[in-house]
Amino acid sequence: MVYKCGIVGLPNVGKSALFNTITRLNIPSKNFPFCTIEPNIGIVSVPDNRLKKIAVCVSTKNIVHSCITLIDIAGLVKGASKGEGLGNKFLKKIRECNAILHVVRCFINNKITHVYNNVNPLRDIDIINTELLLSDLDLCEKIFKKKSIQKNMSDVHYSIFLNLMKRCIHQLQSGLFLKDLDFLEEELKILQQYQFLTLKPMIYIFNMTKDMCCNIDINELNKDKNVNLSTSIPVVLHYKYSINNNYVNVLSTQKNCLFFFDVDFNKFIRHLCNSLFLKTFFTAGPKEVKSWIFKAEKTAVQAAKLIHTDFSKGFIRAQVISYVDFIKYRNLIKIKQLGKMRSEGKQYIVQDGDIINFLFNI
Ligand SMILES: Nc1nc2c(ncn2[C@@H]2O[C@H](COP(=O)(O)OP(=O)(O)O)[C@@H](O)[C@H]2O)c(=O)[nH]1
Ligand SMILES: [Mg+2]
Repeated sequence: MVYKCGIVGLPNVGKSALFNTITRLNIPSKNFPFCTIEPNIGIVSVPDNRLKKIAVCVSTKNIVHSCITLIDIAGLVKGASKGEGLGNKFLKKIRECNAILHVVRCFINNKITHVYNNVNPLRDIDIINTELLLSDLDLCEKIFKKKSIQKNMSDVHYSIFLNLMKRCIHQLQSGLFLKDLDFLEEELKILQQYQFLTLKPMIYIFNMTKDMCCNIDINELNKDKNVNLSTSIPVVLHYKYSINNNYVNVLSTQKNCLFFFDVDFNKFIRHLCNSLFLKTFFTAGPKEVKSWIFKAEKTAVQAAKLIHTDFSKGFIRAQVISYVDFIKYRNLIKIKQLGKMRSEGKQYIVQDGDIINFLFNI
């Protein structure tokens, strides 16, 4: 399963420009509100300096990076959740993603049309988030209706299910994202079937330029309960400008806020993965060294499934060496002698940097 990030935002905010810069593909990025009709899909490899070092230890030249998929859809406008501007079609694509990159226009350029005539990041964020929220509300209400008709009093899950939907509906009606509710594990399992947009991690990308860039009132932005600035990325796409400017500086004072002095997209992808709490494990042998990104808190058997679905069925155990030990001792025999290779079962929680050999029978 490849990790997918969907890019959302109003038209003409720089979504396709971001997509192009990251994927180095050259899809049309034009001053035209619905330039992107069919989604553009690009695959980018996730850089990881550790791969090279592991490759040296196992004497292979074959290095395979894990990838993330980026999906660039057309701009959303007010009413998208009700189908405006083909909104439903675009939102469906985003539902299939694991995370959302929300591009916000901060650059001012009168030649580039803004669908609402002027650049106003706070308003724009709210428009997009409202559409995501309304689309989830619509979905919740449909699920609730459908389930209440199938009423079956003996079903214990029935009341859990309906109560859960009621809570979700209430949250969304209050204008708040689902990810800010606390859910029990069994509730999360139910919700995960439905691909709710506001349950997905969202990263804001502020598209800035040096000379004409609007100010963002951070205090106002912080008041928006659906905005989490700690995982935001101010980024300058038109890098011919230097970005030593106040607005970026204001944003960069936010805790953990990522800040790019130059647009190094390897760095961008790494930061993106960190912001999404993605971790990496490795498989290594004389044939190849490969990195695998995964969402934190995966068990060994779930991690095995990333490599091949069959691996999870015939899972016996995982032989695990930490990256630090691997690089320190370099030699498999020595690592084994020193007891640095652990034998872990299905429920082992995979750690970032683990080098894993899965043992299985199919
Ligand atoms: N001046 C300026 N123009 C930009 C910037 N980012 C994108 N553009 C331009 O704005 C137009 C729309 O960009 P595009 O990426 O197609 O927007 P999308 O509709 O969100 O995909 C294009 O002509 C881009 O070259 C920026 O940071 N500064
Ligand atoms: Mg576009």
